[in-house]
Amino acid sequence: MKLKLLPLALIAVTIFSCSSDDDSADDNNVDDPEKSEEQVTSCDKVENFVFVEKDGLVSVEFEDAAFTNNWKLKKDGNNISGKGYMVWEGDQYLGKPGEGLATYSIKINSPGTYRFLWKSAVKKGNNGADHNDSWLRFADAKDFFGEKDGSIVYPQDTGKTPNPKGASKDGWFKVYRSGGDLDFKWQASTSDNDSHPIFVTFDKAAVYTMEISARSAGHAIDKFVLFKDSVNQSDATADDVKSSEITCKN
Ligand SMILES: [Ca+2]
Repeated sequence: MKLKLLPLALIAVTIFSCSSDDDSADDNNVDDPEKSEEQVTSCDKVENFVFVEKDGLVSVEFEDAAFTNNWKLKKDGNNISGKGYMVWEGDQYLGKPGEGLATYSIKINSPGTYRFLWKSAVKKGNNGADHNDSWLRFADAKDFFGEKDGSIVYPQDTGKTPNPKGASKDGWFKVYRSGGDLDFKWQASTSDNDSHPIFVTFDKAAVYTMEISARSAGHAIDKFVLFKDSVNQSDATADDVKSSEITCKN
């Protein structure tokens, strides 16, 4: 809602800036103290956001996308960033990717292979092995795969094999967190009981589309990162890492 007001605010600042040097009239941030921690953008519609890779790192607040109604924005808890996190509260789609779809445009300047991680939590029940996953796809990347100790798996229906154990369809991976804990943590794996970290290869500098869709009810996601092996995982996922610059689609 606030973002839609930005163009008017900019016009107002432009009109009045000639007659006054008093910045106190610009109170856009007064009711939103968290805003200073986020990337400021002139893009007025979240569906037009483009997240820009820099120095081998993309860092995005998961809530910075256009969501269908059963994805709920919440902000309880201390271990979250940005405006909060999104949690799926609709039906489960355990074998059907593409429902509750949200997309992210990502501008890659430095081609190569990036590791994918998200920070997610279980917000339903008391078992870390349930309500712990969502669907993920990079359909226009050169390659999208899980790799563990030299073992590689590709999503189903891409023509590439082997495929992961458990659910996968139409180029989508089921991406899960595991363990007995329920709170937010950085972990993203595919292939059931055979946890494969997830990677994406972008073979040229371009804007790519990342898609997520709903699988388990109660899976909550706060943030995601993509990073090259030149970036330490601890640096990519540090609490104080700055979100990627956001530009606007033309
Ligand atoms: Ca967030």
